[in-house]
Amino acid sequence: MSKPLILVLGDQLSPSLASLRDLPEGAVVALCEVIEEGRYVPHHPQKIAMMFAAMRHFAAELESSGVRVHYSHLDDDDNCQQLLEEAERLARHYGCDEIRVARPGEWRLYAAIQARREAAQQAPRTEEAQGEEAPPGEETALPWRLVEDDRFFTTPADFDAWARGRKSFRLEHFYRYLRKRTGLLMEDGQPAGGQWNFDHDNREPLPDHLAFPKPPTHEQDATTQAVLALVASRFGEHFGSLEAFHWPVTRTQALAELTHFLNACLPDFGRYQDALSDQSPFLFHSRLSAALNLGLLSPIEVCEAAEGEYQAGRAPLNSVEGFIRQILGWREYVRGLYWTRMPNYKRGNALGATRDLPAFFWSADTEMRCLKRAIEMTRDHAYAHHIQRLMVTGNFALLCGVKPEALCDWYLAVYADACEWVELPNTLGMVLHADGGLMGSKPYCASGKYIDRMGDHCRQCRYDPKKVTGTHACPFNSLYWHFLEEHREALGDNPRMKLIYGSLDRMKDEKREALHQQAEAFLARLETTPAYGQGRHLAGYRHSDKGSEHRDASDHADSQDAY
Ligand code: FAD
Ligand code: DLZ
Ligand code: SF4
Repeated sequence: MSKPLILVLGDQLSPSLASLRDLPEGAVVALCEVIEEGRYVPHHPQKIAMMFAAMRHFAAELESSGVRVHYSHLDDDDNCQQLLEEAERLARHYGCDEIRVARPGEWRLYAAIQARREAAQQAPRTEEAQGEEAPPGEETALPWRLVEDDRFFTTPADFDAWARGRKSFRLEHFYRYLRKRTGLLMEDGQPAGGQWNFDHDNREPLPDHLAFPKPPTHEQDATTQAVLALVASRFGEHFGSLEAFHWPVTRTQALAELTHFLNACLPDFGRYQDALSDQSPFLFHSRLSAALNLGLLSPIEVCEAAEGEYQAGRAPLNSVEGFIRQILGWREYVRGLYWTRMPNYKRGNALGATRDLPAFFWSADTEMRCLKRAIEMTRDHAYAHHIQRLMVTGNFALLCGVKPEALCDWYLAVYADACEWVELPNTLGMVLHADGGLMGSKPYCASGKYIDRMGDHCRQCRYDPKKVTGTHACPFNSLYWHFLEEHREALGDNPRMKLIYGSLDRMKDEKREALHQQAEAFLARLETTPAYGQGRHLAGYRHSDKGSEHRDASDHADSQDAY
């Protein structure tokens, strides 16, 4: 009879987890806080605190249901501070004969586990060796067993089967396939409301004086308070503040967030899904991604709850369909892409981007108001909504040619919901078009006109979204045309970009040259930051000269052209 050690990772906090099913007598469940996981990118302190607090609460719940649990605290003297090594140490300590783990959320860990499995297969443990204590450094390899994580609508094998033989893997096709397979928002085999997609109803800009729902707060018990103090002392130098910590760290708290979303946000979720607000970080968004990714909520229960609101007449179809598409569609789709394309996916850089990360991504020290607010909200809440990630920080990085590894590390570090299986395809594929168009048929590039239309940042900005050259011109405008010029070879023949390249071609030479000069001058002044590990990601880092990105802006005459 085997005696396994079950390693439960920080984002596997679901009692129904495949590796926790049918536990044999004597099995030990281990959860391990380790420095290595907290530092491989400089995670936002709120993200680390949320994970540790949720892990501690989950371990206590397992224990109270009779499971034998070992919890490695970060400050335990014997904690070896590396996840897989710590699991092996514990397995030896408890005399376990194998380590079981559900598929992790990052290729890095998956590959390390596979390497250990292979090592164990090459050096099988004999009956005698299992009983003896080997001298330190000479232990025989312990067998690792990986089980599929089935807390999703699909497995990577399902995605692979769907994708096989297809020329393109667009989200819309996968989403429709999953709608049919699950029956979500289906009526007599047809999509509810006669349409698969209500996107055109979901692009309303922000009206003036709109009131936003106030998010729930959660009691911070002694466990959570201890974690907040620990994280402040051990990771306090990372970018991000702990002050406004509000994340749910138990299933009960996560369910309270879900109820709040269904009652107060879902009815307006659809129409303001793409809106930008200078004041509100959350608008009508659910803020459920972190709880979903930790495993406190399941995607199925969340989608069914939203569908129930439509069926009960409490939420309109455009909102409910828009919300379900994000979870049933995008979330599953990016996960399938990730697991079926890695590790090569991460090497993609189809547009040949080479720039380091702009320094103000770590300081919010910029006069570009939309970027400043997105980064400030990120710092204060470990959160920014999708349009801020895609069309503000992401769009800026795309237009400036920031290299994928620099941008991916930033997104992986700064958001409470960040895990590579979901972060990487969104950053590398959706934002940077670095996968050569596998995920999106065209890049999501936009000028200041888009940001102006969708919200109220521009009214509070020193730049003017209607100007394209001159000291007051919104930098997004010249960068946009510069980007199109730079990538004509890769994008010029794209049918979805024909119209915009037509406008570029019709532009007078002097104007094109003025735009080019404006963008080049901006890029020459843009301060960047070295890769993580060289210290400049730390809170309090400020680049040398506030507002320097416009310091010697060209004095071309302002143009009133808007794009
Ligand atoms: P809502 O707007 O309320 O949406 C509902 C749910 O749909 C989310 O909770 C999330 O689970 C899911 N969802 C929405 N959009 C996406 C998407 N594009 N891909 C996958 N799931 C989606 N999401 C993460 O969970 N982790 C990440 O690390 C992450 N990194 C991102 C990086 C970039 C550059 C971009 C553009 C997007 C990223 N996203 C990521 C997707 C999305 O921005 C977040 O899921 C969303 O903003 C979370 O806020 P919310 O829960 O209020 O979402
Ligand atoms: C993100 C994170 C952090 C900060 N710390 C831990 C930890 O101490 N222990 C742990 O099990 N997981 C942690 N994680 C999450 C992992 O880095 C990793 O992203 C997931 O476990 C992949 O499924
Ligand atoms: Fe952003 Fe340009 Fe608007 Fe300023 S003017 S908020 S930089 S889009």
